[in-house]
Amino acid sequence: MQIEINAKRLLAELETLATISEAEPPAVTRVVYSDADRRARAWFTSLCEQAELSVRTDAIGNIFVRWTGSQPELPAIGTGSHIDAIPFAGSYDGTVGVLGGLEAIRSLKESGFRPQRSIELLLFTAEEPTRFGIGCFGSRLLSGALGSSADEDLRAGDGSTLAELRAGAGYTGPIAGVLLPQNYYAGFVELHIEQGPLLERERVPIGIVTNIAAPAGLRIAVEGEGGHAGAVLMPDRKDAFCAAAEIVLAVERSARGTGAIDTCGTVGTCQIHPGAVNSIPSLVQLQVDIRDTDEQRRDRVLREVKEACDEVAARRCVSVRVELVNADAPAESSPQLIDAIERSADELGLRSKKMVSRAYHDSLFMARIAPMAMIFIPCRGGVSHRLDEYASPDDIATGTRVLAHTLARLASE
Ligand code: HGY
Ligand code: MN
Ligand code: MN
Repeated sequence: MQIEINAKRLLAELETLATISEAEPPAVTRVVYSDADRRARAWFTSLCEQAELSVRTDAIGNIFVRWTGSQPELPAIGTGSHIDAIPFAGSYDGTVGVLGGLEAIRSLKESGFRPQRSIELLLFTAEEPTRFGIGCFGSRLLSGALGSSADEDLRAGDGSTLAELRAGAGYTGPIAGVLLPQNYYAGFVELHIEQGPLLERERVPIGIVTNIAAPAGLRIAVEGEGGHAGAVLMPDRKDAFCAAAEIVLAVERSARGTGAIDTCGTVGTCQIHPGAVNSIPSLVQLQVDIRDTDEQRRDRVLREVKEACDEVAARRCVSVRVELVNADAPAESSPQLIDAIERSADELGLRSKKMVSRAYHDSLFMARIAPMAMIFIPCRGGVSHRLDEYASPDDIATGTRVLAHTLARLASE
């Protein structure tokens, strides 16, 4: 059975979704619980209702779109991804997995295929860390990696809690109800752009993810003494930004220093107070992203960064507070699901490549409650989290076809 997907419909929907944003096109900004996020969710839900699929939303906004199978009592086959986007991002990160998943289900339905196991598409409420400084809070709560205390513990930059922000977006149910039972899914497969250069470079249309790297996040606050840029002489200064600059370089040095190409260290945000050109920075807040396929190596970098903070604090007579936001284990894909994806690619005559995902995804947490695997498609130059992120119509259609075949295979077992 060869499933044809309606590529024209899918690509038009990806283009429409890209316009629901708080940034000037071609950039996309769509932060969880923002107006753009809420408009995008409403639009997506209407698409699913038009496809006569049953839609439910949980207490934090995860959206479940179910195609009930002939044996609805069996654990379902899940697929899905996210539509939230970091500021000034591109149009394909996450959205290919959500709209591609919807297209795979519609195409299977339209082909006359009938699943035994229900097939369920999940729109995770937020994969990006933008709002609360931690990624994947939707799938963390679904999988139990975060508990109900997140309602008060997770705070946005303005101090708002998850409870306040989700209620403001209309999600008021008990957060405890978000946790999914074990065996809710018999398997979970996510379609996503590679966010790296390998598939394009090797001209392979399908990547099969074998494991997802282990992410960690730090918040570092450096507090010195401010003062007048002209009146406080250099020997008398406790400049928080100069101290922070040394810490930023320590992150880079430590990540490079493991000697492994899989270790990455990034300081992605830096807030300076008071932020006036003629005032010595008194407080600097950094957010640090450290990840590696090897959890021990990643933890070594975390330790080295902490040691560097302590050394800089002592030498520069500033205070440095280091808060561990998250330090997650890596995830292994299910060999059975890897095989199912590989067989789907083979039957479509497509070359595929097994590979690591250095980006994290909601699948990192879904792996805690179900067998998991991911399908990657190439993205131009490996670029992502930039407005020039791009995946070709052919690659998007190919990935969606492989997903449709894989879902059909898994839902018939
Ligand atoms: O940062 C990541 O790996 C993901 O794209 N949010
Ligand atoms: Mn992303
Ligand atoms: Mn993503």
